[in-house]
Amino acid sequence: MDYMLSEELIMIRDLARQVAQEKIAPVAAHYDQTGEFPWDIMNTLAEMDFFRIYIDEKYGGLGLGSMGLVLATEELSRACGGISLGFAGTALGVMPLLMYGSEEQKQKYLPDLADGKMLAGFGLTEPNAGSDAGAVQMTAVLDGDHYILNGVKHFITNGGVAKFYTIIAMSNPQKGARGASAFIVEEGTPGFSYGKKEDKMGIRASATSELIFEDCRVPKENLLSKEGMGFLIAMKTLDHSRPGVASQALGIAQGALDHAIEYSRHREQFGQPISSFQAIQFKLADMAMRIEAARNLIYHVARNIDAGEKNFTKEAAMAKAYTADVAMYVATEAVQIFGGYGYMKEYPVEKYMRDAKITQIYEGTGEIQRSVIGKALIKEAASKKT
Ligand code: COS
Repeated sequence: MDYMLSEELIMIRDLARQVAQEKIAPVAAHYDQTGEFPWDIMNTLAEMDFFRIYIDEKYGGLGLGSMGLVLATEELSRACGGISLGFAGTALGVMPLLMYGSEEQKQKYLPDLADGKMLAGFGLTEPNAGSDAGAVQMTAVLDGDHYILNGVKHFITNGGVAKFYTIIAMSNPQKGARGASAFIVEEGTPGFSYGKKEDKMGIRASATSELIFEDCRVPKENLLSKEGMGFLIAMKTLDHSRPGVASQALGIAQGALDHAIEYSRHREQFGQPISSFQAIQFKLADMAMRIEAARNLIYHVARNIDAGEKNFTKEAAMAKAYTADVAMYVATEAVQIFGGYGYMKEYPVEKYMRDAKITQIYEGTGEIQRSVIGKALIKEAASKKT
């Protein structure tokens, strides 16, 4: 079935599929085992213009928006949900600049980001501010022409490998979430260093690190939008990035299903391929149905974003929560279809199960998404009554 994609989008999808099969699949197990960062793949993606996809043409991008981003992320994640994150995590880090950057800030950073000369990261989470994003403790104090940043960000995707970070800090802690501001911080800024690099269950090819700020002097012109806009910028960024995480989950699910189908066609028990058993066919059917439902939900949100829809918080949360659950379900079923072999590292599907798990946790847990969806439903009902 075609998804009524434009020629350009089909080109991006097919190119991503090719890169995934030819370049990523052969090295996925290596990066999973070693936890090294896949610089060779990032360089390939940069050479092949992947980092241009979601950036406006004016700044050296391809202007393919959210739909371009989700299609590329899905296909890359089909081969490895960890390696794809160097790419998707960069989109997350760039999102605040795309939405809230001044013309000067965009001119300064976007062309290099589009060229893939630097990766990006998004620093919101702190040890005491996870689901409760408004509880950020990091501070930003204006001192002449600079803001002085102090605090710690942790679990930051692309931490240690990115050169460009968007950081949320409190410029007016008395105001709570309304006192947060967003800053562009470059690697190498004095007072900015990297802390602990995490050793993770899955997405092991992705770099996850602590960012430490000790009297870090950030030029005043690196403030995004205005003081006090930090929480809103973070929320809007997450609204835009959640379909991207959903597409990472979708790719993981599709990759696990691909392996399960192939395995079931060739594995023989009781004198026949296990694919001839209804028990296996029903599993494959349930996996495929949920994947297709998730894909349509994600593409629907992405299309609406690209069409200029402003109110998609609920749908973005639905796409993220639903697809993350689908990825976990499908990857677990894939391991089941592989049986004992599925549990062994020698076979690919246990990695999909480990990679899938994080999609239910990061960029807002499944529980936070449900809370966002529930609140939106109640708000919609209330606005209809009044
Ligand atoms: N778009 C625009 N405005 C939003 C918004 C959105 N998506 N979400 C919240 N807001 C606004 C609210 O309208 C509210 O504005 P007012 O003060 O004017 O009424 C304000 O922000 C505070 O909203 P709320 O009361 O809902 O904030 P909470 O502190 O209860 O937290 C959640 C909201 C839980 C949704 C937020 O903290 C969250 O998303 N947490 C998860 C964080 C996350 O995903 N972390 C992952 C790491 S980042 S990769």
